[in-house]
Amino acid sequence: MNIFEELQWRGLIKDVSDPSLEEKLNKGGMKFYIGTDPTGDSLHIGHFSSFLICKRLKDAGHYPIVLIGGATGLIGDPKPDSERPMVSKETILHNFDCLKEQLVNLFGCEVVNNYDWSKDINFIDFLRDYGKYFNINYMLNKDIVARRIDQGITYTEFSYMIMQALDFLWLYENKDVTMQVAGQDQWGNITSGIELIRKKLGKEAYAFTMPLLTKSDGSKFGKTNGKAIWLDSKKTSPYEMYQFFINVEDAKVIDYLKFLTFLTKEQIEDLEARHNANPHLREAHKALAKEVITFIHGEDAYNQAIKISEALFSGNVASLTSSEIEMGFNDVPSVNATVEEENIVECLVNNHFCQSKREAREFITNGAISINGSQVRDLEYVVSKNKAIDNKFNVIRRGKKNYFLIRY
Ligand code: 629
Repeated sequence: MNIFEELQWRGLIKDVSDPSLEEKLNKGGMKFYIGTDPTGDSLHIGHFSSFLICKRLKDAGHYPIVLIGGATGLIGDPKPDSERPMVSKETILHNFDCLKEQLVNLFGCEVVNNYDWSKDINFIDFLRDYGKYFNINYMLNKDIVARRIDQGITYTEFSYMIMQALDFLWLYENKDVTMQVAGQDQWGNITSGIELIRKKLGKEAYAFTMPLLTKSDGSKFGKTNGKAIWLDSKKTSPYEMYQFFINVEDAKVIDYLKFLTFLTKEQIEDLEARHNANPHLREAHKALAKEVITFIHGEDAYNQAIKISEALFSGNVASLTSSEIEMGFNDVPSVNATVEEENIVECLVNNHFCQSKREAREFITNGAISINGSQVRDLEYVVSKNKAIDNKFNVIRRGKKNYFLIRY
C-alpha cells in the first residue's frame, strides 16, 4: 500500500482539498503543519490521535511542523455551542511550554508559535492586509460560525479563522509549507487559509482532515466517566491509561488499533481474527494498550501498568511499591490512619469498611478479608503501620473486588 491507501485503510482520511493531493502524498517531500492551541497544560488522547499523523507522514518522506497557537490561544477557536472564557496571557505561556515539551518528546519535530509573527501585526494592517480578503458571507457560512449566530459569537472568536488563515499564509511564504492537516472540525479554518493563499499569492495550498475518533454511540473518544485521558502522567497515570484502553468497547478496538498504532495491516488483521475467535482473551485490547502506552510513556511504564493490574486482579499487592499502590489504588476508598495500630475488627468498623462488629467478625472468620495480599482469619489481628507496605499503606481486600486503603 502507498501512504494514501494506508491512510484510507486506517480510516484517517475525511476531507481532501484537491484530488491531486493523493499523488503528492504518495510522492513525499511536502512540508506540512498541524496546529494546536495551548488551552490546557497537557495534550489528551484525542490530540494524540491527530498528531500521530506527524510520524505517519514523516515516515512517508514528508516534513512535519507542529504549530502551538500562542496567539490564537489568546483568541479562542469558536466552539459550536458556546463562547470560550478568556484565558490569561500567563496561562497561555505556561501551557505553551508544557505542550511544546510533550510534542517534542513525542514527535521530535520542529515547533513554531504563531505569536512570533502575529504579535507584530497592528490592527489597521490586519484589517487591510488580511481582513480585506474575507467576505462576511463566506465567514458566516462556516459551519461552526453558522451554528453560533443565533446564540451569539463575539467579534474576537469570529476573527479566529482569519488568524488561522494568516498562519497558513505565513508558513507558506516563510517555511515552504504547502499543506495543513487536522481533525475534521478544522475544515473551515483550513479552507480559509487555502483561499487566502490563492487570493493573495495566486498559489495552490493543500489540506486533508481526519475523522475525530468516536465511540460506537458517536460520543467523543478519550473520556472515561467524564475524565479525559491526559498524556501527562501526573494527570493520568500509565496505569489509568492502561485500564482505559483495556476496557474500550469490543466494537471499536480494531478501529482504534488502525488509528492509534503503527501495527501493520497484517498484524491488525491477525489481532482481529484472534479477537473474534477469543474475545475474552482481549488480545487486541492488550496490543492496543501496549502500543499506545509504550509510545507515550515508554516500555517501563507499560510494564509497571501491567504489574499493578495483575496485582490488583490476583490480590498479591505485597509485590507493589508504595508509588505503584498510589497509582493503582487512586480511585479506591482510602483513609489517613488516625492510630498506628488497632485491632482488625475495630479497624474495619471505625473506617466504615464494615457496617458492624458482627459483620466484620463474620467476614474475617469466613476468610473474606486479606491484608496486603495475605488472608487474615484471626479476630485478634492488629492492623499496624509497621506491617504496612513501605510503612505507608495497609491494603485491605474484601472478597475479589472490594479494596480499601489505610494510608500512614
Ligand atoms: C492555529 C491554531 C493554526 C492551526 C491550528 C490551530 C489550532 C486549531 C485547534 N485545534 C484543536 C486544539 O487546539 O483548535 N484551531 O485542540 C485540535 N488540534 C488537533 C486536531 C483536532 C483539533 O489540536 O486538529 O481536530 C482534534 O484534536 O480540534 O494555524
